[in-house]
Amino acid sequence: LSTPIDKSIKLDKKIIKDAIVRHLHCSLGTDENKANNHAWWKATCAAVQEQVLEQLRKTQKSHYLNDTRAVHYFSAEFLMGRLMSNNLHNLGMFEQTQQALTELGVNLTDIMEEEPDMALGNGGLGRLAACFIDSLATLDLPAVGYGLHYEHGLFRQEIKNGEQIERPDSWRDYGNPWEICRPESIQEIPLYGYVETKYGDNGRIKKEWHPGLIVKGLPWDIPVVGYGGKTVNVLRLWQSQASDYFNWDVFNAGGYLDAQKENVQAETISKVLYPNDETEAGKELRLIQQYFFSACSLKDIIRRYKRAHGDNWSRFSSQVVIQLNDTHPAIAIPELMRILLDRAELDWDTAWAISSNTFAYTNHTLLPEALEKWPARMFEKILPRHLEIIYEINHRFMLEVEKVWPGNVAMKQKLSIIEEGSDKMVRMGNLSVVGSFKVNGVAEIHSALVKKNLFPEFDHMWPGKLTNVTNGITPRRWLKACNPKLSNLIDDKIGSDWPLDLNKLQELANYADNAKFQKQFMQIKFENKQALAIEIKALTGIDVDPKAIFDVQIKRLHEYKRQHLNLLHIMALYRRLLANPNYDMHPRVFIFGAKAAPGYKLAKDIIYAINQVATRINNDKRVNGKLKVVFLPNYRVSLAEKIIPAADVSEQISTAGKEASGTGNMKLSLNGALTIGTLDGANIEIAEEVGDENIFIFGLTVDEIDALHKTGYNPFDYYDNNREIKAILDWLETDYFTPGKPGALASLKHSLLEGGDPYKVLADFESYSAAHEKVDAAYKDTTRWAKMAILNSAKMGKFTSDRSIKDYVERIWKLEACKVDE
Ligand code: DL6
Repeated sequence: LSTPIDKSIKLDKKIIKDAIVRHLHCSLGTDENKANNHAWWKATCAAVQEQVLEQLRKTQKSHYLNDTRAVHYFSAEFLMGRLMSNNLHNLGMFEQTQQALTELGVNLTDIMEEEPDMALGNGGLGRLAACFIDSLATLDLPAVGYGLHYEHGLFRQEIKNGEQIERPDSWRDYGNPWEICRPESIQEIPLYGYVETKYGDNGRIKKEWHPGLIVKGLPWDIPVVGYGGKTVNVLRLWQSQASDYFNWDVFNAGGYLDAQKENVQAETISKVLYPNDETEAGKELRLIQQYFFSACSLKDIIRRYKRAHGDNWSRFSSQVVIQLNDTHPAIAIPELMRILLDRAELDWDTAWAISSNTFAYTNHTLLPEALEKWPARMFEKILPRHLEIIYEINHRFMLEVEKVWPGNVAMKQKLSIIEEGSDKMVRMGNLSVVGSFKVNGVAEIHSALVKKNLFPEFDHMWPGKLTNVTNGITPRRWLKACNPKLSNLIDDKIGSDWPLDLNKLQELANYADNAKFQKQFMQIKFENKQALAIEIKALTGIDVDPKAIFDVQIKRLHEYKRQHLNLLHIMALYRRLLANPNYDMHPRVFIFGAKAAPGYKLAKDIIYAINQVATRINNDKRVNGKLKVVFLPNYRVSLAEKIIPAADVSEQISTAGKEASGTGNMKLSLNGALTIGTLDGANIEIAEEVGDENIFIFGLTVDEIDALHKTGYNPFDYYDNNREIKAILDWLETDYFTPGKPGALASLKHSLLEGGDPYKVLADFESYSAAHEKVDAAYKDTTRWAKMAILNSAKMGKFTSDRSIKDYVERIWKLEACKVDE
């Protein structure tokens, strides 16, 4: 794949202005005098959408005429955020639209705040999917994103008295101007019921599934605009509906409530996003969600394939590749087999050859609790035919295992798709590996650990099947759009084609020692910090000084990400300041943004602890303005876009071996923040790029943690032998941070001591604290810091999601770009 040239459509601002006013009048029925910001936002979206839809039509025509091979990205999550700014930048219309609106007396930045985030995802996995579809369109690659049209995305987080409160997210309350409903492409999805075995004329056994319920899948299309505005692909999200909208017979017979029961049941499927990406929800509904969107998407793909190729299945896997984003859509494997066997009436071997050459699977975690397993009895009830097919896949796979390890029962037990026991389980990870032609991890170290620890036998059986594709982020959203001042400076220095070729940023390294450039770079950082300080004040009432170091940890709350290690260190600094008011440190603002899964008690306790400690420190005059702690509520994509450009320090402090990759680490570094981090996930590759002298690495390595496990880890060793650790943990048990409520923070201490400190927080505390001293010293040397910050931005070329997508194309998808004609 070559790097495309900048091909921005240049639209006249007069045309844009006229279109906005026309939509204000004709689509919204209002006028310039009456319109509020929301109406202006909608009218502007409609004007932009005109351009988008024109390109969408051309793209689809071009893909159809060229009969392209396409990738279908199946993901239960797409964390899209807001689309206005991104679409304007990608279409090359941002400045003109800004000017058009200014002439109309409207501020573009203000109206962009009207847009609710499309928060149809939890965290890294969902945001990765969003970056990937941006890159796919930018690289002119034929692609469709498939997922669920959740009525409620990830919950809105409020903080009340320090605690997380979850509120429903209603992103579509006033309509979503970007999406298009496509009733012409509705699909019908069977559920429940039983399987009948029949004998065909030729003596062959035929299986017929008699479903107990049919649910309708209604597609909504969100256009995905590539940078340059030529290719516009589609994100197709399925909404569930009852197959008969309203049961008139039951209603007329007086059963008013009963008449709607089926509707409610069917509509529940796409009602909510599961707010937990690290543990199995254990709910039938989640399996039904997974099946529902996978089955709708497969039918959609097959409909499109048949339009071009009729009933000839021989070209299916050369036209269609399906990427399974984690195991969530793995049920698509037996679903395709079902269609090929029971509907197309292909024999097993032909069907399996097609299916296993169609799917590829990305693993995003090694955490055992996040590896999905479903009870076989649940399958039997909801998807009885699929269970039969899974048993058959497993039976044939066990024969393969027998060939490699003859007579080895333990090996069969380990590799089997079915976990035997009192409650038989279907292992979705094993199903995904067996049913895919490629499996990838998301950073070098993660992929190595997938091979070494998670799936070593699969690697032995099928050498080359397991591979790596390191994650990436789209520089269009995560630098150009979110940090306009820095983008303009970069444009002035090295030209404006870096958003398409991020390696060009390397040229900035030539200016890393240039005093004038350093000053400009750091002045922009300062202005971004001023803007964030205003936001912090508005959101929390806390005053922060932009001259302080802005030290940021923004990500889902999880013990392995170790927000509590950060908190313990903050408490240590506080203690040191109380003991010695002249304690030498540059003023620091610690900024957190994190949502905890509603059922994850300790994660919620950590949020509470951060807020309580923050309140105490922020109101303590004795720290003399040297320490502030801010917890920003409702962390989401649009808030990240404000925090990241203003960050000085990026906290990437997971226990080594636990964070598969991370992508926030890349975004922060790209915007000139310096990482303090462990040798985990993509931190390792970031360190390789920026050089050890431009990153603060601390903590145990994966091998050292393994060794610690072997010798036996006892957190009390650290508690008993380190006075600072002991004092901090004991402090948590008092009512110092929770006046009148002693022990309110004790769960944290207990998890780190009696709980065994599963994520080695205490083991890493000392080296973390020492690394922070190095951060402090480096910041005090302003020239050195500026150089390091510039080099971080300059060296992030590798982490563009365009590179990730090129790797997928080369190593897995084998796709060709298809240019869209003018
Ligand atoms: O690959 C995207 C992202 C990684 O960057 C994170 O390191 C990883 O934690 C995250 N994984 C999940 C787990 N979900 N499941 N299952 O979100 O993926």
